[in-house]
Amino acid sequence: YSNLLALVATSLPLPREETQSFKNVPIKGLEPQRPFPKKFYPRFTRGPVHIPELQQKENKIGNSLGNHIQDPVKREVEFSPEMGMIFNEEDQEVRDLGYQKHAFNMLISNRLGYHREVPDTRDAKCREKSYPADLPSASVVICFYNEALSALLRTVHSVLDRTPAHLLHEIILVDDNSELADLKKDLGEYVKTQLPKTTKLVRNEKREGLIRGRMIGASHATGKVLVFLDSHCEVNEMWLQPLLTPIREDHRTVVCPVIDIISADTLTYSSSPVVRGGFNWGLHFKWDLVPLAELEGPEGATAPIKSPTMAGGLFAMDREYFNELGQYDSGMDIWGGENLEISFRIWMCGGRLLIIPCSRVGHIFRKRRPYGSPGGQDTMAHNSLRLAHVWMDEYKEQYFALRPELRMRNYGNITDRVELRKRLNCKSFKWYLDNIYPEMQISGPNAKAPQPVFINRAQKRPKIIQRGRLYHLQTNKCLVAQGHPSQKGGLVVVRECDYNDQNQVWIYNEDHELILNNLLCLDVSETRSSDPPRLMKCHGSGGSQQWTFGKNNRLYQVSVGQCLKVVDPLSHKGYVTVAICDGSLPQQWHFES
Ligand code: UD2
Ligand code: MN
Repeated sequence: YSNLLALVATSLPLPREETQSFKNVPIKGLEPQRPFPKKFYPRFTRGPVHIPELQQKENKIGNSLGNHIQDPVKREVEFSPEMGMIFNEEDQEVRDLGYQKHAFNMLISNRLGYHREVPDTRDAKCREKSYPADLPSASVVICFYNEALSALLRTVHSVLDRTPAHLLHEIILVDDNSELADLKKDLGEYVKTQLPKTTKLVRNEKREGLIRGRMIGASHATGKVLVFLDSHCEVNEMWLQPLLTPIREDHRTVVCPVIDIISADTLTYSSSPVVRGGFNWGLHFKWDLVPLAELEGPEGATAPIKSPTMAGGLFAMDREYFNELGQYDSGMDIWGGENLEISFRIWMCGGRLLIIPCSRVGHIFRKRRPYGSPGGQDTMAHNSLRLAHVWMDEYKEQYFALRPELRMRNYGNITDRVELRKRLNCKSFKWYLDNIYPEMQISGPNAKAPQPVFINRAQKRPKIIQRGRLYHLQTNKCLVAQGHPSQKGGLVVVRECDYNDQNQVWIYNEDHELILNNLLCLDVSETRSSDPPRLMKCHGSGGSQQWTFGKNNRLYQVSVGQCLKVVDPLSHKGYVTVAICDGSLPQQWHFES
């Protein structure tokens, strides 16, 4: 469903280009005991660091060699859209390898380092809330497979930096048999020498997948509450207390933070609206708007919201209750389905599931999953089949109606799970639909879904900053569509400027989009950065459609980290491309209003 998430992400207001400042303050008592080799150090030490400007020497903001351990030197990094600038082949390699292995911009992730400040995205009223002093302590379980080391360690440090020590019982890292060399070597070293003793690393002998991986993590945990996180998260201010409070009141309450968006292309952290979890009959998770009635209580926007399902990765649950409720289905492999299974189980067997608007955790949402399963199977279908047969009663027919090919497919032995359902005396799936998710449309004769009122957040239109022509200084030409400006996928070229031609008019807006003739956005391919820019439908999620005007009249493409350039200024063809920013004439542009 990462597509669905991406969809929601796209329909959200765009990460605004706030200039965020990121401080790197070493945690007390955690200063490095044994320094790592010099070459692993970030170049800067203190004070605001410039995002380097064009000289090779200044280039290494952080360590662009790849995922090497950095030293938590005190520093401040000024986050800017130009953080992903490519200076040399090495940078390019890190960036491309990152997209290939992790499906996000690893160059920026490495440059950010392990500590950064993130914008406080909570509703203002959350700041006035107070929480009980005697909250239970938490074991944070992070299961990972071939994660980018910088992203994993930023996850860990964000927890260490933003959790009161007395509430953090331990962090348990479960390495799901990763193959990446730095995870096998440097990580173990780092955990031993740089992190508190309460951070433990468990290694799976073989690849188990995230479901059994989390069960293994939980089996090592000794805190009162389990908190699960993905390995590419950053927790926000006061994230844990609002999660622990409802669990302290009722140990059968399971809670999720609001999952903020960390852009896979720019690593910008931005706020998500408060939505809740649903699903469709294909057994894919989806986000739903919250029925108005849920938000009308006295606590307003800060009140916990009942959610029919959870996204899966980020939640907190009493550890004993996790065990009582049957942990996870250990017959599920690698990825998918476990989130709906545990959601149905929680509601049907006497618990409840809440989203806590005052707890915020950022997560890198990527456009594709960068790993497969060991045998290449579709584990989502296998896992969904198991959950349908155990939990959905006659409603599993709805799934089979959409996936008839799965009707005869083997899904392994589910006896234990069926027994668990009996033992816990769980309610029927019909009860769940009627009471917890009445909005679910059921096709067929018994279709009578009530129509709840949803809050509808009007989509914010990004403000226009400038309207005019994109003038290329060296050739005296203007950037235009090669074909018709409304043609999706069309190339752009430089041609003679015509100041009466609407087809040469660009809009530059606060989201840093360049829109030609108010129609399509200038876009690049993140995965094939050598491809020329094209005109595409504006997707509103930054990255490939984000451009900035900078020093030396450059026009910088945020997600590929390069500058727009006329390929051959003497040729009448006027082709443009993106290339390493070098300040040369072919890369100089003027936005003329
Ligand atoms: C979402 C959930 C994820 C999980 C999944 C459904 C969020 C933010 N994320 O997908 O937690 O519930 O839906 O199954 O709600 N991993 C392993 N071993 C593997 C595969 C993955 O340890 O064999 C780790 C991985 O490194 C990551 C976590 O499991 O830390 C979740 O995987 P993901 O990030 O690829 O899943 P995501 O966010 O697309
Ligand atoms: Mn994830």
